[in-house]
Amino acid sequence: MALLHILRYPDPRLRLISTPVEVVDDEIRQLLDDMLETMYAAPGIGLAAPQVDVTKRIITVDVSPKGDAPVCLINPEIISHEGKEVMEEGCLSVPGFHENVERADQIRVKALDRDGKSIELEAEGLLSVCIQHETDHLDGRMFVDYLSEIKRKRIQKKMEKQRRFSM
Ligand code: GNR
Ligand code: NI
Repeated sequence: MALLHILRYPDPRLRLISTPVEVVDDEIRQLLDDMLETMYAAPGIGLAAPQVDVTKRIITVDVSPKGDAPVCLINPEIISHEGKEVMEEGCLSVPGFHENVERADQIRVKALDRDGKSIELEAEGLLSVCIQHETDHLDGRMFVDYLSEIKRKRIQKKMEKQRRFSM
């Protein structure tokens, strides 16, 4: 097990498009375990591989109150969505900032599980929002992209300032 370093906005590596996983092997399962450990330690309710500088289409999520219901999805694809919902979102790569984002309310997701088996799941509410937030990361998209340019620029400036003071 290992804690991984989480990249911070506006690191350009967060804008890369992640590559599908071809084979779910022990190396991928090790990465999943490290991502879960990193997510729980943060603490966060989701994590996408590109946030830990691995450009592979892998996400971990746990929206349970006790943090005892980990979900690992490989090559996740949202195959249908319905309804709209606004929720206040945060991101481990944009610490300290929380803003309302509108997303689909219900989604259907196709993915591989940690054994490489094809699965489908339905999600709504927080789990749905979290999976959409994580799959966005796989395409280099972040929640700040849904905000007005003025809000996004303000967050970017503050993040750059934080970074200068921590170097
Ligand atoms: O920990 C997180 N909380 C959260 C809250 C509302 C909507 C989405 C999220 S995901 C975030 C962790 C993260 O940055 N995942 O990429
Ligand atoms: Ni995030």
